[in-house]
Amino acid sequence: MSLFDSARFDVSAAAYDGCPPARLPEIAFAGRSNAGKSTTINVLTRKTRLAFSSKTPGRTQLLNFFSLTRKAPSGERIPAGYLVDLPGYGFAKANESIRGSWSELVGGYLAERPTLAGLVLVMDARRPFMPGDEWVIDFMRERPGVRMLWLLNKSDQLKTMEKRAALKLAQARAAEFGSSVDVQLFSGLKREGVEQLRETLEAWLAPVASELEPTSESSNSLQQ
Ligand SMILES: Nc1nc2c(ncn2[C@@H]2O[C@H](COP(=O)(O)OP(=O)(O)O)[C@@H](O)[C@H]2O)c(=O)[nH]1
Ligand SMILES: [Mg+2]
Repeated sequence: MSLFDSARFDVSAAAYDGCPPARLPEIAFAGRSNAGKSTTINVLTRKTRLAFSSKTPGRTQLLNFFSLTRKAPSGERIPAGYLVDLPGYGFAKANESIRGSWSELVGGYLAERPTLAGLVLVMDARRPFMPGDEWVIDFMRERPGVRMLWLLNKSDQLKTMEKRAALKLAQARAAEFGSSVDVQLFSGLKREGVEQLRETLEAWLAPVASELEPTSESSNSLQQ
């Protein structure tokens, strides 16, 4: 079982203080309602209904945590991190109070969470960089240590030339932002770009050497 296949629903938080203890690295998924966040998490984890994918956007204002485990040398599975499905933004019917609570919840999480390793910004490749997306991107300037992936989703809806243009535009924006941003085309529907997504996110969660239990060999080499 791979890292992302191990995903299990853990907990939902309606407020920042409802998040699980900040001990393990997290990858959060942000994006407009309907951009395809839940579908992306389902495809990544090979679960059909892990993150509920709904046709009525904007109902839930919760941070949903999915726990990941990896196999230790002993053979048992140990906690490795979380995927976090953030509430979407940009839905037309949202009133002021929903907007306010959204920015408090998501903004609070993005600004404060010490264990946030990376953020996947899921955008519809046909209309990327909408105002809410720009808000998130701008917000992340305050978190230079957090990796980002701009996922140009629903690429199945674009012709080859359009895909190329969308990718080029996003790459130019990413280069301007800095070296911590990756960009890729993706289709949850057609399962395109899934391996690339997995590789990027696995690298974000790869334990640094100091976190690994030293084997006799590596502890020897550390002492030298
Ligand atoms: N064409 C297309 N539709 C998609 C894709 N991913 C998701 N959708 C559809 O977009 C809608 C919203 O998806 P969902 O994952 O619930 O979005 P969320 O609100 O961001 O979590 C659903 O009707 C999905 O079937 C994709 O890659 N291509
Ligand atoms: Mg969703």
